[in-house]
Order: sequence, then C-alpha cells, then structure tokens
Amino acid sequence: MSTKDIIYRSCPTCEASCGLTLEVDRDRGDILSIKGDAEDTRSNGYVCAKSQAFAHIHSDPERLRRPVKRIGDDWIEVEWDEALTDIAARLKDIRELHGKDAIAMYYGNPNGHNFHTQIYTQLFIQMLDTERFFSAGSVDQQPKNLSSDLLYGNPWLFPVPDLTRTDFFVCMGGNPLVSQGSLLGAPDAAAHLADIRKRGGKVVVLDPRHTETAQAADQHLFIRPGTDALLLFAWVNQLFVQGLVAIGPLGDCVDGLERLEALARPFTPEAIAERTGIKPADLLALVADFNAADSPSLYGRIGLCTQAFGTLASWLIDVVNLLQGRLDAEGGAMFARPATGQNENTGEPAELMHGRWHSRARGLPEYMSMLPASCMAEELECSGEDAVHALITVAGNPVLSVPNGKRIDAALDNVGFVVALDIYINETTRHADYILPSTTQLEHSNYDFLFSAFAQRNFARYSPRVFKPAPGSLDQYAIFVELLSRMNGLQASELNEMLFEGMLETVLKAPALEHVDASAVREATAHHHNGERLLDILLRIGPYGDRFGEARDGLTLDKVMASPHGIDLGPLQAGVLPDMLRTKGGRISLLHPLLEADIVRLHDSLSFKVPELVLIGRRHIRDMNSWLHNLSNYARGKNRCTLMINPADARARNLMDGGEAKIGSTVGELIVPVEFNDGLMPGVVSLPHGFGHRYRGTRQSVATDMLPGVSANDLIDDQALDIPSGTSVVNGVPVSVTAINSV
Ligand SMILES: Nc1nc2c(c(=O)[nH]1)N[C@H]1C(S)=C(S)[C@@H](COP(=O)(O)OP(=O)(O)OC[C@H]3O[C@@H](n4cnc5c(=O)[nH]c(N)nc54)[C@H](O)[C@@H]3O)O[C@H]1N2
Ligand SMILES: Nc1nc2c(c(=O)[nH]1)N[C@H]1C(S)=C(S)[C@@H](COP(=O)(O)OP(=O)(O)OC[C@H]3O[C@@H](n4cnc5c(=O)[nH]c(N)nc54)[C@H](O)[C@@H]3O)O[C@H]1N2
Ligand code: SF4
Ligand SMILES: [Mo]
Repeated sequence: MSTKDIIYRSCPTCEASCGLTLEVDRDRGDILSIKGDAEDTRSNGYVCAKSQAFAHIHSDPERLRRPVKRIGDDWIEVEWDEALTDIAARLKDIRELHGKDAIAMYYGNPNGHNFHTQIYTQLFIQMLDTERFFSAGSVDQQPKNLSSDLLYGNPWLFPVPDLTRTDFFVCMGGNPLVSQGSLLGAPDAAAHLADIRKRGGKVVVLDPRHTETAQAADQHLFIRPGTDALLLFAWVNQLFVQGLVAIGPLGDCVDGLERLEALARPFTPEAIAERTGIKPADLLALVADFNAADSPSLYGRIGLCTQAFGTLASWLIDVVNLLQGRLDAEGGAMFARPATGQNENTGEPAELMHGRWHSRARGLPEYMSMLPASCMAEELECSGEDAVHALITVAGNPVLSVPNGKRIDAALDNVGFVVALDIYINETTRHADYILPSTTQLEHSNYDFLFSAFAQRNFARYSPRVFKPAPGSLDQYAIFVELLSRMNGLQASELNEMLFEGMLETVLKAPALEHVDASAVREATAHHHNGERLLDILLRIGPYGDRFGEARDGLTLDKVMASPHGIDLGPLQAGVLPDMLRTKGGRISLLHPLLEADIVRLHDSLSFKVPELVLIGRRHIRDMNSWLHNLSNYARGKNRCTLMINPADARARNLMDGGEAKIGSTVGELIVPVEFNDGLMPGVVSLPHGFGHRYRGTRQSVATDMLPGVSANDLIDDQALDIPSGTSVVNGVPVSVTAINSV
C-alpha cells in the first residue's frame, strides 16, 4: 500500500529558497510532483526550471549512497564505521607527524543550503585548527564580506536592495533574472523588476554584457570589466563636487568624509572615461537621476566581487548609498533582521580577522580564517616541512570552480591522503582515497539560516525532511562529528554536548540575555536534538523570540515548524543602524588602511592600457555552478558552454558563428565553440564556468557524454587577485582568440 503526502519545504538549490509543494509517496520513496507553493510568504508559487533538481539528484543512479574507497583505479563500497575509523586514524597520524597545517580543507557552495552543516562547521574548523582552509567564498563574496567588516564590524551584514519599494534600481555586476538574485533574496526577480517599472520607477544595469536583466531594464550601460571601482569613485567625486552629499540620520556616526573627498579628487568623470568605457555625460546623468529619484538603490554583486578591484567596488557601492542617504533607508539598501539573530549586535566590538597568518607559498594573508582559493594549488604543491599531507573537501569541486583548475587537478596527485565529503565522483573527488556521501536534501531537514540574512522581507522558514534516510546513512554534520570524535578520542555525544554548551555560553553573554538562566534553556529545548536544539535557542533568543517565556507570542522552533509555508516577519525596517554596528565606538569609518593601500593601486590602473580582449563569465538558468550537469533534464538542449563574442570582434579575427576558435591566456588554451552575440561589449568575450567534464575516472556519465564543455577556469590565472580580500579575479581576464580552420 502506498500513501500520498504533501510536504512543504524550501528549494535548496539557489539563494532564492523558493517555497515548494512536494507530492510524495513516502513508502515507495517517490517524488510524484514538485510545484511552487502558492501560499509561501516569499515566493508566492514562483519556481524556476531548477526546482526539480534535488528530486533528480536523489534518484540519480550515479549519486553515491555509501562510502567508497579507492583501490588503485577502482572504487569499492565500504561500511561507514570502517571508513570513518580508517580516515580518522590517518588524519590523526598526519596531524601528529606533520602538524595541524599539514591537513588542508576546501569548503564548497552547497553547504550554504545546509543549516546543520553550517552550525557544525565552526566546530569542525576549530578542532582541525588548520591554517590551510580554503573555500568557494574567495571565488565569490569575500570582497563584500570585507567591505561589511570594515564599515559595520560584521562581515555578514550585507545591505540588501529594497526591490519592493525602490523607484530607481541600479544593478552592477549581477544578473538576477538568471541567478535569481544573490545577496538579495528575491524569488522571481523578473517580477520584482517589472513591478519597479509598473510603479513608474526605473531599472538601470551596468554590465559588460547586455544580459537578461539588462533586457528587462530601462537603461543599460556597457562597462569595461574590472573598472567599476573607477566609475564608482567618479560618482563619489561628483557627489562632493556638486554638493550632493546628504547622509541623513546616519550623518552623526560617520567618520572620514574629508579624507574620502580628497581621495576621490583624481577620479573625475573624464579621467575614468577611457578605462571604463562610460562617457562622462552618461555618468553625470546617472548621478543626477539617482540623486533626483525618491527612493534609489544601488546594488553590486559577483561581477563586482570577482574582479581586480573587488573590495573597492563592493565598498564604493555602500559608500554611494550612504552618501546619498540611501543606506538603511526605505527603498534603498537595507539590512535584514534574521530570526536566528546573526545580525544582532553582540555588545562587543568585533576584531577584523585578517592577516593573522599567511600562505606558505605566496605569503598571502588569511581572511576570516581562510586562505585564498586561488593559492590552493601552490599550497598543495609545497614540499618538506610545508607539505600538505591530507586534504578534506566538503561539497566543493575546485578543479572546475577555482582559477587554474588544471593546476589544482595536478597538485591533488601530490597530496598523500584525500577525503571528499561529496555525493559524486567528479573532477575533484576522483582524486580521493575515500568519498563520504552525506544524506541528500530530501533526507535531512533544513532552515534558511544564511539566506534569511539578505532576504527582501524578514522571514523564518523550517523545511522538514521528506524521506527517511537509508539505515546507517549520515547527515553531513554527523560525518563531521564522527570524524572528530574518532580523531580526538571522544564520544559523539560528548562533542554534541561541547558544542551545545559552548554555544549556550556564547549566546547568553549578550547583555540583553544576562538574566536568562542557562538551566532553564537546557530544559526548555531538551525535546530537540543536535542542530535543531541549537536552532531553537537561536530563534528563541533572537529578535522575534519568546525569550524563554518573557515574550509569550514570540518565536520558538516549534512555532516555526508548525508554519509549513514559512512565517513572514514583515518588510525590512529602516533605522537599524547604528544599533547593529559592531564597530569600535559604534561608528562607521569610511576608510581603512587596507582600502587606502588599494586606492593607490586603483589610481595606478588609470594609466594601464586597455587590453584588446578580456574574458568574463555568465550563468544560465539551468546550471548551478558545476554540479547539476549529470541530470539529463538539465544537460539536454543546445550547448551552453560557448564563447560569446561581439560580431565585430569575431569578424576581425576571421571567426565563424557556430565554428570553433582557440582561446588562450597566461595559463592555458582551449578550443571553444563560437557564438556571435551583439550583446557583448566590444573587447569582451564570455564563457560560463562549471563545465569541463572531461577528466578520466569520474562517474558522471550524463555530464561527460551530453554536456562536457570546457572549463573557463583553465584559462583563469590563479595569480591575479583582488588584493585586500584575496578573492580570485575571474572577470576581466586578458585573453587572445584566434580562428582555427578559418578560410
Ligand atoms: N570562472 C568562474 N569560476 C567561478 C565562478 C564564476 O562566476 N566564474 N563562480 C564561483 C562561485 S560564485 C561559486 S559559489 C563557486 C562554487 O564552487 P564549488 O562549491 O567548489 O563548486 P560546485 O560546482 O558548487 O560544487 C559543489 C560540489 O558539491 C557536491 N554536492 C552537491 N550537493 C551536495 C550535498 O548535499 N552534500 C555533499 N557532501 N556534496 C554535495 C557536488 O557533487 C559538487 O562536487 O564557483 C566559483 N567559481
Ligand atoms: N542559474 C544559476 N543561478 C545561480 C548560479 C548558477 O550557477 N546558475 N550560481 C549561484 C551562485 S553560487 C551565485 S554566487 C550567484 C551569483 O549571482 P549574480 O551575481 O547575479 O551572478 P551572474 O549571473 O554571474 O552575474 C554577474 C554579472 O556580472 C557581469 N560582470 C562580469 N564582470 C563584470 C565587471 O567587471 N563589472 C560589471 N559591472 N559586471 C561584470 C556579468 O556579465 C554578469 O552579468 O548566482 C547563484 N544563482
Ligand atoms: S529560483 Fe529555482 S533553483 Fe532557486 S530556489 Fe527558486 S526554484 Fe529553486
Ligand atoms: Mo557563489
């Protein structure tokens, strides 16, 4: 007999976290349908093509279900206990023999969709205590982390464009129509933009490509890759020159205005015009339109982060909003107040975690306990005392996702012991000695922890697990716990207890919670376990929480669990600053030595020659970085891994539309299919990342057969960085393109 169940949960594939309605047969373990949840308080029924992805992943026969161990070129399935015991023993030996930094770790993107993993990662990193910790964050948002760190004392406090109330939205280096928004949590971004226009507002896009978002905008300006900081500095320059600085209520807590004015002086609209490709008249019109609008909002995303001046560009976005009184203001760039309280002021000013140690090979500074992913290959290549003897990857595929991936691929052969926490044998994990597959998203519960910190409206949303995991299988956090307990001679229950007590002590330190009794908290949350118990605490002491009885109507995990469509906690509120600032003295310092040093570099860049051709990336609605390509539904259709090039640039090189070309850079050469596209700025070509499923020994036959493509990261130089944050420069990479077989 089988029974049909309806389960509501959020989609774990991208940041939009849309609400889904799943019709399932739990007895058979079948998904009957996945649709948008019309009652979801945030997405109102919207879903994109990738909403079906996690069901396909669940049923993909090539997905690993049990640990596998390498024997020569073969893999054999092994028992969990055997694998965990052997791995822990080998890691322990390596640590004892070669020191803690001989174990490296790489942490990938899907972890952002796994609340339990996020909570336990802290423990895992603390106990591994390695200086060789890399993550996808330094091929992504770390410039924005650093900017927020310097301005607000909290690297995860991101201003979110208030799409629902702005009347003038300026989007730089983001393509929300395809990505569904990043650091702006807006399911159905197209509807949001259409609404702005319906309200009589305007949408302006600055991008080297006439993107899907640009097509839905009122105005699009081509900007040369990597030059946004120049343009934004010229904008700041004009705000001072034209007397348009009007900070508003935050004016009293901002330092460094005069210095900023002086630093902005050389960046005149005329001085930056050639480098940026933006005519002075266009910039002046943009400055004037933004200033004249009622509720303008300026937003920058990954195109502004993963470029030569990522930190300065990310910082200048906030500076322009601030100088125009748009930071922390309705319709401007606002701050979310997640129910789990991570944006609340802890009462103690935060120390900047930067440069506390350096990479061995290049001497690059640590940021947020991590070294740049772009220096991973060279760290893995170190020998002697500095050698890396073990690498642990956690839901990441750096061979395809990190610059100079081929070098990482080769360097992995240099590492004696590789453990991958992953669900596929792919380009990276094929190097592993063991692969440990966690439960999939359908088999574990989730809470939208990270993404509630940059949502359009405040919300709380718990997702129950859909299917019981197979007997003996482990959630990813449990894999961490099992490894750590074995490495350190502890019981798993002891570690869970340590984490719980440690967190309890930390959270109860906040001044507002001093009167809350720890034993009452232990008792009140005892019916939840592990991550869920910690989640209950966070929700209850958070800004909407019941404070363990003090605010009777307040949130508890039980209440959130009882609201399958999520709980709407209202629109973002203006005026959360200066309270949320964790800076010393609760003030915003516009400048910092890290920024000032890079402004010198930016100024020098004014005299650089514009490269003839540079490479940028692009995303497609059916991709998610490198890891959905083994699903035939998403691999089907036209090849998306093409080199887009402006027809004029193409003809000048004798290229043919639909033909092939050779593209070369400082680190590699590829043969790519050519696609003429007049949406590309002259002098700019575009190739998506996440492809290149061409390595032997992987087990993703759909990807390798149907959609291998080439890896853009084989062209991207691992030496080029946004200096302050150590983030990879994947946009604006100088390349040459030549015809092959041209007539
Ligand atoms: N050139 C270029 N490079 C880029 C970018 C770019 O724009 N251009 N973008 C960058 C960005 S923004 C990001 S976020 C990174 C992504 O970089 P990564 O996170 O390194 O790469 P992904 O392709 O997301 O790899 C995800 C891995 O997680 C595994 N996985 C999926 N689900 C689960 C799960 O539930 N459990 C476990 N254990 N594993 C799972 C997949 O099998 C895959 O191996 O790429 C970056 N690289
Ligand atoms: N369908 C799909 N959705 C995704 C992902 C995916 O792979 N596929 N990945 C997810 C992840 S991990 C992330 S981080 C987000 C990213 O979300 P977005 O930031 O919206 O990412 P992109 O679509 O890559 O948009 C970046 C834009 O920057 C432009 N650009 C490149 N260089 C420059 C530059 O120097 N200056 C300016 N002004 N623009 C530049 C590019 O042309 C592109 O339009 O998307 C998420 N959503
Ligand atoms: S936009 Fe698509 S992939 Fe992203 S959360 Fe929504 S349904 Fe899932
Ligand atoms: Mo990302």
